[in-house]
Amino acid sequence: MKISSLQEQRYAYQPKLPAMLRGGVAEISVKEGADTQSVADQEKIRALFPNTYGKKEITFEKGVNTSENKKQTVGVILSGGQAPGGHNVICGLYDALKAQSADNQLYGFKGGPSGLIEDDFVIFDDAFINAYRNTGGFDIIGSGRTKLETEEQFAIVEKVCKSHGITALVIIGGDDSNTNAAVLAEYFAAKQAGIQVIGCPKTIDGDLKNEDIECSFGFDTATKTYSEIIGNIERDAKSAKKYWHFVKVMGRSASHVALECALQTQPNVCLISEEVAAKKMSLAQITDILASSVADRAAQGMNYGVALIPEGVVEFVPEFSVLIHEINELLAGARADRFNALPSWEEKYAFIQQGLTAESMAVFAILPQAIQQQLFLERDPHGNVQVSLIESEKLFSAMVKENLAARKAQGTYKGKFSPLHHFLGYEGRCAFPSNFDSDYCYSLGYNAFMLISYGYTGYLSKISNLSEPAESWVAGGMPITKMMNMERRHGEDKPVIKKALVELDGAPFRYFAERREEWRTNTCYVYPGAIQYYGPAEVCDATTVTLALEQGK
Ligand code: FBP
Repeated sequence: MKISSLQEQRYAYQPKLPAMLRGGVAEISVKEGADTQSVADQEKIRALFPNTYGKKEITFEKGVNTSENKKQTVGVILSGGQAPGGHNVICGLYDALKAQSADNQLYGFKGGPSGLIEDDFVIFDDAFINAYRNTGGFDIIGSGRTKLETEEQFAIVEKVCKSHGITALVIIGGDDSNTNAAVLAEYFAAKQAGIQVIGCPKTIDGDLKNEDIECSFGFDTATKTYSEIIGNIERDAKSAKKYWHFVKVMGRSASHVALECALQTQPNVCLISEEVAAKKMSLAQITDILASSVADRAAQGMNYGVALIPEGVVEFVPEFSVLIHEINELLAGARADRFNALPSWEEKYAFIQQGLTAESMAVFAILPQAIQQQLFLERDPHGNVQVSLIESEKLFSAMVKENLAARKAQGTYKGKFSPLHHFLGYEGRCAFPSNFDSDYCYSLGYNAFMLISYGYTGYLSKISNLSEPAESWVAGGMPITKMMNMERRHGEDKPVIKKALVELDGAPFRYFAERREEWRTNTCYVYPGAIQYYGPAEVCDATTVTLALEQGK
């Protein structure tokens, strides 16, 4: 018996390109727009990027291809966390490159930026590429978090590229990787090294977006995957009527993922880190919001509910970040060894009590013991607390439990509270890309090659008008320097791509804020179900609610 799997079916899926990229590379012409300038700190950024600053925005059109017809040898890397669609960026790049000439070559450097330094690569051919079309994951060449940022590294990259005759690099990454891509492009341009650099916007977190980049790839599939699971949990909660589910969702600092999942599933509560920061909310205030939802629903006989917690929320609680800062100081250098040598938790607790300010100790004291201990166990290689590893879903449910016990004692709450905990993160990062991400990523890769063949460097591959059908998408490129401003990083002023957090005056948050009271007290769950790959376009090709609201749909 022959088993026909979705994986096999997806190999054969032909991603949709924007209309202007559809006629084959020979029929793609370029239109240059206006000169650009950075979003802020123009003089400083111009001074740091004298060779790549201020270049023109560009758009592709149907027309005669006037690019130089030379052999192209291109290298590509995947950088940072996985995001659905990465394979298709490489497939699109490969197909465009081979469509121009069968002699062109694509090198894939393995394991992320370190592959470029270590000269660890594969040369793609049809058989290799075909096994990865429209699939999730980054396993085609692997990824990594090594940063390419020093002149020594750049010199090695130049040597490696020249040894293979590589004249262009495509860096598929988030805001940091694309910032570094811009610095690398400037380095090559200053040295007239003859190597172009093009970036592609990746991250499930959705925080690489601005007036040019409408969304990063992977956000669509990851949020659909999480929303399917959240919808299933909601249906279970509503069926069993006995559990409160605390669901933490990935997304690093920004709450775009949590907000999109809330827009798709209408849970009872969704915290938004950016709002927590803007309102300077304390842990006790957040706990009170959650506990009030539990109590209000219990008063209507509903001892169940679903609360979404964005991964980075505790970082945004002002008192909590002060506490983290003090803990980092407390355990700096040799003091960590003294602390670790203490035999019991009681002795460690006394050490902590002596070292923290009274304010931070008060915050520390209200945390459940498991979280207190986690703060001292999970340290990064520099000895800092890893905030992303804090199980905030358990932290809040434990604090809600205490809050409800106090309400019970006062006679204001009579319900039952049985919490369950979930963390949705890695299960969404390598899902089969949705049709949107398959199409978007393939287009980004195809378009990256067009930017290369027309000789651009220091550009981000740009596909826009994304809430319309793919045919109406617009392909082009934007200088990365246009997206930059100066920020203080590790005690130095650095040029960086501005990270996008949830805007509290933006349409997606406003839509949520107007409805959340109803979602909190009533049960308005929506069950999105699994991503659909085949069927009507309005079901299979639609992208996120966030993008639709941002684009006034
Ligand atoms: P990128 O910013 O590199 O795309 O990674 C996103 C992310 O998935 C975050 O949501 C998460 O906090 C982090 O990576 C987890 O990192 P790691 O893969 O190293 O565990």
